[in-house]
Amino acid sequence: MGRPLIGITTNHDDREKELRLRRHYVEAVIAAGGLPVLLPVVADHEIVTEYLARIDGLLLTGGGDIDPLLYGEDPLPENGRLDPLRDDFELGLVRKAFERGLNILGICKGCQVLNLALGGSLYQDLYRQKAAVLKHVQEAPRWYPTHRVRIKRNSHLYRIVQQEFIKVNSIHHQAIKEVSPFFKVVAYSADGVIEAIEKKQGAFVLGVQWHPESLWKSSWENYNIFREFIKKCRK
Ligand SMILES: [Mn+2]
Repeated sequence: MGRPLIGITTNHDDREKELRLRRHYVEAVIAAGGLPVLLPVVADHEIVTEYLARIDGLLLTGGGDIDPLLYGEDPLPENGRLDPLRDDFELGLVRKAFERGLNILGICKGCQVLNLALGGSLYQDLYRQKAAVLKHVQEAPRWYPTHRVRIKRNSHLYRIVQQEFIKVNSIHHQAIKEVSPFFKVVAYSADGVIEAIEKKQGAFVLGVQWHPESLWKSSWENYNIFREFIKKCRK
């Protein structure tokens, strides 16, 4: 049987009219047995539907901030660069993928998009809005894990990584605030920040706040996240 086709979302620079993606995502999908295809940010929702009919799994990648008006808040000064086209594309993509029962892995912003698309909300800025938070915007290389997360035992993620604590990299100033009713929290950092969510029932839908695509070469736990995702997409 051939490799499952994995649609990977792309970054979009509206000023330069450019689509971009860090190569790590593509390399991780190939190493785990998938066939990557990049999904360009497009305004046409029918294109979204056609992509979903063809791919076997969806990988939501990292990026900038999401427009807080989409969860009913005006922007705080710390809110970063927005990309309205990408927000619209990805929220539509996730809602349709959910309806189709597609397997999804959401990374960093992708984890937040999963939560927001299905009724959750976000912290616009952890440092302003949540007391006594750890350093979540690390000043170490991306391949180097800087904080720990605690994983709940009764979860897919625990079965994947097979331990209660793992070390992760951290490159986010936003995080999930209220969790979507379709998801449960499966990992926290020591300050109580939500670091992973998964769908309560049905398809494999996992969101992680860290960047396993930059850790998989040196950490079998993070490699296993991709392996398990691709395995589920094969069925
Ligand atoms: Mn973190």
